[in-house]
Amino acid sequence: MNGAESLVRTLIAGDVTVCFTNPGTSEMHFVAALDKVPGMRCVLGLFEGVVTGAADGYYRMLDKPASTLLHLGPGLANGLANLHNAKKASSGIVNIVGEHATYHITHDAPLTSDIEGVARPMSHWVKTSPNSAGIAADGALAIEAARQTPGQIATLILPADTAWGPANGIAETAPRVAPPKVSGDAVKAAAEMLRKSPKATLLMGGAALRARPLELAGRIAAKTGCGILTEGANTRLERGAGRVQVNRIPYVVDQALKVMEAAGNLVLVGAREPVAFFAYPNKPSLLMPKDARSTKLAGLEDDMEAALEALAIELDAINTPPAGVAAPRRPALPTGPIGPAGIASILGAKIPENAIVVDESVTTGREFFPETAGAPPHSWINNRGGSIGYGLPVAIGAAVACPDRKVIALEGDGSAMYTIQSLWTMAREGLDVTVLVFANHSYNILRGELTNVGVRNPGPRAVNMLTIGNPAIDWVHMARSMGVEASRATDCTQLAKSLDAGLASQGPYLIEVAL
Ligand SMILES: Cc1ncc(C[n+]2csc(CCOP(=O)(O)OP(=O)(O)O)c2C)c(N)n1
Repeated sequence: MNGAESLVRTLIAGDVTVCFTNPGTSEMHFVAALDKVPGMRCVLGLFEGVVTGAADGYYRMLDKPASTLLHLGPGLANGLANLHNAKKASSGIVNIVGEHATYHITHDAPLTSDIEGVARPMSHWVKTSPNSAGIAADGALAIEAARQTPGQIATLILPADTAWGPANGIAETAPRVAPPKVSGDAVKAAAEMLRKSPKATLLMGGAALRARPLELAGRIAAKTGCGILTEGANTRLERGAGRVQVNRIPYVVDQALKVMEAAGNLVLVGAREPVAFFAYPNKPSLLMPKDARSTKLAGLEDDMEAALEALAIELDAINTPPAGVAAPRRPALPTGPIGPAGIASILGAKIPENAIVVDESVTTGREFFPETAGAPPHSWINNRGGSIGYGLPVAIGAAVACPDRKVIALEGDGSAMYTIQSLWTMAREGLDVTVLVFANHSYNILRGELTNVGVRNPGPRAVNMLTIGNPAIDWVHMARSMGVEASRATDCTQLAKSLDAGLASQGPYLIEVAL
């Protein structure tokens, strides 16, 4: 057995059974080993941002890491933006990055670079494995690092001679450690804040947004009258009819300040005191009112469900029927021209039970929540890191993780262009993803941001930098060129029909939503 094979076998033994790849020469032994060893699903992405984003989506759905295979420093660098997003989403990923043979590095060949230096800012754990006898053990360490609570980015650098040299066999990965329970003091402090504050809110994030913790929050809200909020962007929110409904803190600072004013004191459960996405002249960075306080019940590293259960018991709320449960509601189908409100109603009318919605709709989707709240239970995923181009790759990972669930990707046209190669992987793998591209031909959000930062009357050059309609992108042909069936919707009736077609098909389908 060579080093590469010992690594692949170690990954599978450690329950890392999917590898999103974009390999090169230095990874050829790893690629060859994939054929020798059964049990690893390999998914090729045609750009590394697709690969790393897919691993993010996979973790978000299954709470377990996938691996990636990337080609030296430049391959890793191409994948960094979506590793950044994955890191902010606390997704565990095992990156395997090829490197020149150890003795070749000194010659400064074209692809030589400081891979550890490239990896470090977007990784929690980085190691170059110096020899083939040790690579299996290092692989096990990488898996252990990735599946911490919360998940971590582990980057294992694999020199070619480490891959092709002789190995000793498989290394065992230590079992996952259960997250700790929070202290009684944290529970008491949270209970006291909820009892004594004139206004208080549970601000929830991470795995606290699963159905059961949300139900506990609903019981606490019913008992104490507190509110429930989430951060603006969530890793995975379980929502829909029968689940406790929560709102997100808005992106726009003035709106967010109003929401936080009404929220009062905060009990933090897997969330931080809220911070504005950007600084703007004469606007605060911190969104909490000056006189509001916060107390941390539980962090992402804790058993948040147990913490909420302890809090519900402390408040004698454990049997109180939860407040804010969403009633089933399918909005009436609108007709006429397409706009954000009509899209929201159509989504609310059509989201299938157990769907996974990956939301990169940017400005078009700001009002999607109220109209979709009563759709059958589904998961809603946001971009935690703000680096656009996350949505299509994350949809790939979610579809690979959950082949029995419908995935709906909501994409701004600007965002979709960053990682559009994703469509090819969706077609090749036959993934059940329906993509809606909101073709407004602009970086619409940035037009608003020009005003927000204080630019009055922007000139044609500035506006031109935010306009992407010339030439117009033909999304239907783009999709078909990569093997994805597609249609264009120019009014609400067509959009509803196209969405039916997309959801009825078992493979990928793209709808150009002409705005
Ligand atoms: C990697 C990266 N580059 C640039 C940006 C800046 N940016 C934020 S939103 C945006 C445009 C989004 O356009 P689109 O997806 O079409 O949505 P719209 O604003 O039109 O609703 C850009 C370029 C970013 N967030 N991330």
